[in-house]
Amino acid sequence: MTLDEAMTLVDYDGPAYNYHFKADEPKKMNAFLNKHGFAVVRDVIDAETAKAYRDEAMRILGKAKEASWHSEWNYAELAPVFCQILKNEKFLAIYREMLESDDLMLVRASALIREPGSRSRVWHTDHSIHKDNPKNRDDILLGHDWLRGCFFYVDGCEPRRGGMVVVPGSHLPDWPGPEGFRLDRPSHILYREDNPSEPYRGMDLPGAFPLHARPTDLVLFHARTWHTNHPHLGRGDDSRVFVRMNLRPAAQHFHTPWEQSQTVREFIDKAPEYLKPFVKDYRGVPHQYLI
Ligand SMILES: O=C(O)CCC(=O)C(=O)O
Ligand SMILES: [Fe+2]
Repeated sequence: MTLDEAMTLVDYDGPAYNYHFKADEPKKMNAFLNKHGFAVVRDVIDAETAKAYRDEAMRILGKAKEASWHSEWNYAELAPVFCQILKNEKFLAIYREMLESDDLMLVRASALIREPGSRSRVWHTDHSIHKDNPKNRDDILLGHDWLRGCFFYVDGCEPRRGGMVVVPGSHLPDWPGPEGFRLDRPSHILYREDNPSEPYRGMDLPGAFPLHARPTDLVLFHARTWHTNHPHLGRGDDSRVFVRMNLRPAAQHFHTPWEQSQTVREFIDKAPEYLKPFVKDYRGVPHQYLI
């Protein structure tokens, strides 16, 4: 699909959801999230903080190559400004409610920068089903029901600039997938039945719902919610930045078979007081860890 074709597909006229919540209604938000698989919380950070997160991501990653995107998964160690989200009481109240735990532990933080002209990703879930028989790093880190997608789109999330699109209800265990498509749960990607060799990335997946959020909002989705992002149809210097943080209930331990790196050990040892409880069991995110 070309970007021009994509442009004709992003206008959406589907069911209306009132999916924007205030930060002081985490219970209401979480009930919606559990029912529909996604939610947006308004103004969890202020505009100045959104800009600080953006500037820090640009400083660390820089622009991606023309019409492409790049990301950094060891972002917590590199981004002290973003780590300060763990001082934000609104953010913490939301996470405590979602994970039903007062004691939270860092799993990973990441930043992603997408340039105008970059195409959408393939439809996928971030959750892996290989938790008991992991094959790689993401199976180990992400194959858990507590996983929540948790993003600040610090340039805003909107369909024409690479915004997130989800399928409401697709997190439910008996979701069959849209007619004419085959879900490949082991790889957590999906295919059109008449094109079994190419993972699907079209915006016209039946049920697809584009999310709108402001730079100060928090975009949330469930572990098994099927999602992708739109092609970035902006122009010129319009780099789109997002940062994310995944936390787990601290009591839910799991084995990570890799050595903790020197950088991760130093990050934990030198963590300021407020951060220590959230990172004491942080294991880092090794590049390309295969089992
Ligand atoms: O690029 C996006 O907006 C979505 C990224 C995503 O789905 C992921 O990193 O798992
Ligand atoms: Fe994803």
